[in-house]
Amino acid sequence: MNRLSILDAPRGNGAALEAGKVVMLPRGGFTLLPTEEALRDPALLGGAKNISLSPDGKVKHTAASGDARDRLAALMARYADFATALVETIAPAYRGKLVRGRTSFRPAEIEGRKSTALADDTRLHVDAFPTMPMRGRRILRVFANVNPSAARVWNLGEDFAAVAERFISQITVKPDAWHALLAGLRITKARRSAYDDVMLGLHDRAKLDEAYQATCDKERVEFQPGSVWLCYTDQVMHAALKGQHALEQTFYLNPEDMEDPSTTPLAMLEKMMGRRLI
Ligand SMILES: O=C(O)CCC(=O)C(=O)O
Ligand SMILES: [Fe+2]
Repeated sequence: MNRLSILDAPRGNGAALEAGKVVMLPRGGFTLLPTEEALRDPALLGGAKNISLSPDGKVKHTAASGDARDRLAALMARYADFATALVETIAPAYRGKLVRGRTSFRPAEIEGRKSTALADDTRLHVDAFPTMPMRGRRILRVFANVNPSAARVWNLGEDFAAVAERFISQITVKPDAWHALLAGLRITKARRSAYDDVMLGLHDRAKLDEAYQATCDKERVEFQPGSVWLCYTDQVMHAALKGQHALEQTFYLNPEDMEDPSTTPLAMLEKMMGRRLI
């Protein structure tokens, strides 16, 4: 399987994204300004893997204050604008449909970082958030390697249909009363759907299956300094093995806004399971 689509310049390539490819620009065009170089410092992290900027402008998970905090916010805001323009060039049909999610700055080295199995992004997974139900909405993420000297290394796994076929029988969909209870107790930010149970199930089953992680078909890719790449992380099996200093922007899209809605995890899962999931 050809998992990467390499572009020399941004141009229409929405179909590749929706087909489950990672679209990569070796010369992505996003670089740190001289005044931002000092921000490449894991000491600026505060209590989480990443520093983030919410769409309403709040900076979270940083130990920085004052001027450094303002510069972090400005860097992430600048990256959010860059990522938006990039996605709109790569998939012009998404113009006006992209919902901006969190922006993150990731100054910590991935390799050797301790975490629980389920939070361990060095294991192949599709993204699914336990407290933030997607109800079929897509997760599109844009990454930039702003490390001056080291690649960010990922593994890319099997295609979505193969992963779903492999794990679907191990996943149970909870009753809707349970989803309502979680939302009522504010454990989730909205009411989960069967789709969210299945997606979180795929995320968890894959990460917890050591034999699968060791033996499944995978390809190692190195994202060099200066490169930018994007993919539907709810569809592409990915694992971040090593690297330090990246920026990431998350976007949400409605499945009906895809160039080809039949390619979405929602459509594939509903077909496979013979039932509606939202
Ligand atoms: O930080 C990275 O390179 C990717 C981690 C990951 O799994 C994600 O952002 O979805
Ligand atoms: Fe991920």
